[in-house]
Amino acid sequence: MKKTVLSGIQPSGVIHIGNYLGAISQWALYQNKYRNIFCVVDLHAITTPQDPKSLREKTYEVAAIYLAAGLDPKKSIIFVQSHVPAHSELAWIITTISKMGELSRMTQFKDKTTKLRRESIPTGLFIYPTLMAADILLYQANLVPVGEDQKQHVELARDLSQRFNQRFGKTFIVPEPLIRKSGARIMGLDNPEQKMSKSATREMNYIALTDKPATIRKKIIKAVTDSGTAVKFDPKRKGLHNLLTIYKLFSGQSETQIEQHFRGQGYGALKKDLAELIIKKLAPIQKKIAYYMQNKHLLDRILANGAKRADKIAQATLKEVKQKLGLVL
Ligand code: ATP
Ligand code: LTN
Repeated sequence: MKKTVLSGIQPSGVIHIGNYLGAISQWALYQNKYRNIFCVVDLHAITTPQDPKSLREKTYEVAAIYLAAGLDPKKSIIFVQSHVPAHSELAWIITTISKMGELSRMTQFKDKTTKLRRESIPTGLFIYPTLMAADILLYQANLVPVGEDQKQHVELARDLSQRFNQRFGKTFIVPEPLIRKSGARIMGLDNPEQKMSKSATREMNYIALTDKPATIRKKIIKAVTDSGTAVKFDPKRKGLHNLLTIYKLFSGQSETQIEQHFRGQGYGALKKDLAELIIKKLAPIQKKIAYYMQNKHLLDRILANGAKRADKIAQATLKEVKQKLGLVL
């Protein structure tokens, strides 16, 4: 039996090159090796307020990005989370075995709620990781390819699956995070101390997958670096290191090759070349995204078919879970 890979992205904010390099671009590579399941996690997106019209549009856009980045509906099950009701059902069940303490320790929860008074913290943000655990456990996923920031959530899903298995007998596979060595944490262009984020308020933070060439050039030229000159992979020079990492991932060249290429040249040359490289690499993806967004009936068809296939697998797991819990079927 092939191992199962599962991952998802929220249809909220701006999908950026961090999401692409850290997550989506990797998924396409696994397609021949594993059983692949990729969802657009709309129920996660609504844990923060969303405008209904843009939520609908973004849901299509994320699906279009999956396809444009090389996910093939013949090799991967691609669907929208809310189309498979078992996600909500299992999420509730998993919530009942989770604890306030472990959910309070999630760094994403802490980051997203530091500015809020306790009384006004949305409950959905708090139990967000139990829904994510349900996504993973429903399909008996072995591997969960994500960026570094999601590692803690996958580890919680591991704990919850083991807890359920201990109480009710072996039911779930215990999943593992799959995190690439380089590129799992692309940093913000305006602040290399923090990760590039789709909920960033400043546009200068990210390069969106749909950014136009002129915008890409402007953002890269303005990216924050130090006052040094030599182009070298040095993790201490965070801004430069981030630009070089992006260059490395898009070009496929080794660190030595890149350092040799820019020997005797300064940051300006790197920024100029990097902008052109990103523009070149994103162009075919952007063309496909635009095509699918203009042909939403194609997306509807692919997503409906994906949901049907996902639902079958999910229902089998949910049935077993309900039996083990003692729910009358
Ligand atoms: P937010 O910043 O609002 O939390 P996000 O940018 O993390 O959102 P998600 O939908 O939460 O976006 O993440 C989608 C996938 O992209 C996840 O696997 C996540 O780990 C990965 N990812 C997100 N940001 C980065 C980044 N800066 N570098 C590498 N991978 C990333
Ligand atoms: N929380 C994830 C998105 C997500 C996910 C998943 C990732 C929801 N369900 C299941 C992997 C597996 C994030 O990137 N913010």
